[in-house]
Amino acid sequence: KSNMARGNLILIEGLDRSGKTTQTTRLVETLQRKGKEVELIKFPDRTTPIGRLINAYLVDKSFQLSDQSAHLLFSANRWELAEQIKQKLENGTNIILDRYVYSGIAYTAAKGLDFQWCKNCDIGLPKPDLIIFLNLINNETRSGFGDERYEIKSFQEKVKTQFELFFNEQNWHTIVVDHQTIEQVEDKVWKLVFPLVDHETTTPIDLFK
Ligand code: NYM
Repeated sequence: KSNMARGNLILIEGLDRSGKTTQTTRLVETLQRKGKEVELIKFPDRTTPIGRLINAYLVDKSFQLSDQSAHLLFSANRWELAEQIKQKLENGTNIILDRYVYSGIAYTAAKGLDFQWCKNCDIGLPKPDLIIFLNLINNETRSGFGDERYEIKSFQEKVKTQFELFFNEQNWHTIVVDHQTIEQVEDKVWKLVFPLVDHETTTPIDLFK
């Protein structure tokens, strides 16, 4: 079974309102059109019991939670789905992730918590075969900005600084999305995804370290 083809784990990361949801949705549609097995998983997954707590924390700025507790909830939300993700990959399904461990680390480290502490609880989660970071140089002008906790320009700048610490990470690719159409970004995403899904992936699923 170990040398059977498995699905690819593909992550799209980025700051708030950078177009992740649009791009992950389009990527899933493209892969389906090509006849590939594919599923979209968005983090936080707000539908689980832990996810509902996270949602309350994000939409209600008076919801009290220590930064450490909030961080651990986001990580627990990923661990809730880890086994299911592995199983699906092994069964040949490609999984597209909308945010993952890098968001977890960047948002909490931006609050001033220790970077390594932020990483620790995610160690051992399945590691993406491809990470695409949608970089936004100017994020306050995008529509919808400002509704939820964290959607403040000064904080987003700090988050970006933390994300930049991953720019040399293996499998990491950055796409600058400012002044680009959805189609132009979609095309760049596809150029990164295509080589991966075009051949059979037989290497074991890597783990986040
Ligand atoms: N977020 C997301 C975190 O702070 N930690 C995490 O681990 C994850 C996955 O949740 N502002 C933050 C980033 C976003 C917010 O995400 C909600 P989205 O993609 O806007 O639903």
